Amino acid sequence: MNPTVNRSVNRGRLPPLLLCTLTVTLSVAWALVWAASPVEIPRASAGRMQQRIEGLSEFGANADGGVDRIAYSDADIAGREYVMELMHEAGLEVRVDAAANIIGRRQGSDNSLPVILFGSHTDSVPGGGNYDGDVGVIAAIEVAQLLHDNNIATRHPLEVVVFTDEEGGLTGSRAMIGHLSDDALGVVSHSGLTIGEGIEKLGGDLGRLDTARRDPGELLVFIEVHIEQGAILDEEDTDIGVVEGIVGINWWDVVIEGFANHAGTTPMDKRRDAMLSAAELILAVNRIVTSIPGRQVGTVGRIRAEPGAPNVIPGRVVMSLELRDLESEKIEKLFYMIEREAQAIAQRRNTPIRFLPLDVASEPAPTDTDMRAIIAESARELGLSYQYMPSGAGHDAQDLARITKAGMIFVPSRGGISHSPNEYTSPGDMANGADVLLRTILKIDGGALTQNP
Ligand code: HGY
Ligand code: MN
Ligand code: MN
Repeated sequence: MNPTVNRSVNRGRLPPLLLCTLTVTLSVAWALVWAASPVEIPRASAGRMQQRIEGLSEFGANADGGVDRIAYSDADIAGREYVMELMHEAGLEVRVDAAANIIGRRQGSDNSLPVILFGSHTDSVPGGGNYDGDVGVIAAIEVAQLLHDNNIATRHPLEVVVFTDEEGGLTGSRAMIGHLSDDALGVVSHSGLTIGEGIEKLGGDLGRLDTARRDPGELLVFIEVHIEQGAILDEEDTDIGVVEGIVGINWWDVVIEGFANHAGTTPMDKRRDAMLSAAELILAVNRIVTSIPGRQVGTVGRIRAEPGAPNVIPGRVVMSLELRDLESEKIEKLFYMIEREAQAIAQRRNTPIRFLPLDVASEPAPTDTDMRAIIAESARELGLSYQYMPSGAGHDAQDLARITKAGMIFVPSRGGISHSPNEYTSPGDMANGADVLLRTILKIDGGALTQNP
């Protein structure tokens, strides 16, 4: 069945009573017929979305064609301002919450009903691309724009959200679910500022952080459109991914203590070289993570040797460790194996090794089964192919899944490339994501969830 929406009716004041009864009757009858007459759901504009993606890509643009729009940087602030302008254009009432999340609200016809929340993020990793997070934000604004331009009312209030510092540990969504700890606020972000300093720089307010928290009863659902960041949809020529679950992610700083000494005069057998231990440990991480079956992944993505000179034996190395899987137990098991191997390396090379967990971990989360079915149905109605799939990337949706029904809509990433300037998603695919999002929202607004208020 082709889904339809009812037009909102902006009934003017009733004509003065003095007007003849016939006129009144005819007016009311016409209004009722118009209100009930189904109209086609409008379609996203691929051209407008592409233009807006390009507009956003100017903030933090780097020489490789991607962006360095890391959270809390000046480029991040400029990108957020651009997005707030787009939200205004789409008729949204814009505010920034105490965690610096940007929220654009559209009132419903019954504002006592819980909010339908949707959106993503605009911060990037260092050396990032133009689509990760951005597509979800532009798609969410596109939906608001379509509703605005076509004068379509929803029963539930709608809120478009741009989360703060997604790439540094789902910061804004953690605040929204009340899990942004003091420890997390002290973690140094990609920008060099602590997360707490960064939030204040963006206009948040640490003193009122608890006001950013949403009660489960306030929200009906959270929905996020995102690029897949893997190659499955692209390789299998599928339009839409219906996300079933999102991986958990844990980060550690690994500190390896050696002894800094003269690289020319210290014989090879008299060294405590922290870098050598790091090299062994990096190889061990890869070996251990691949030693058991499954889709788990482990990465050492950052390393710093101190004092950091060609002619000094490294006295200290600080490197990162990241582990991901759909099951927390698997992550724990891998970490235990890595830690045991690290202690063996530490002993052999006389270089103590410590693992310092960073308070930016995110829990694995399944998406809501109702939401999956509604997203799939929306794709079907649009004639789009779709498949169910897990997400190997982290998303704010996994935080929101802890307090509300969460769903995710993936669109293809060319070649599966992401966290790179070579990220690419076509305008048509972005519009497909927005179209599925709009239908999903309207179905939910119309009562498609089981136990829908
Ligand atoms: O790192 C991630 O998985 C995500 O892109 N933040
Ligand atoms: Mn990312
Ligand atoms: Mn992302």
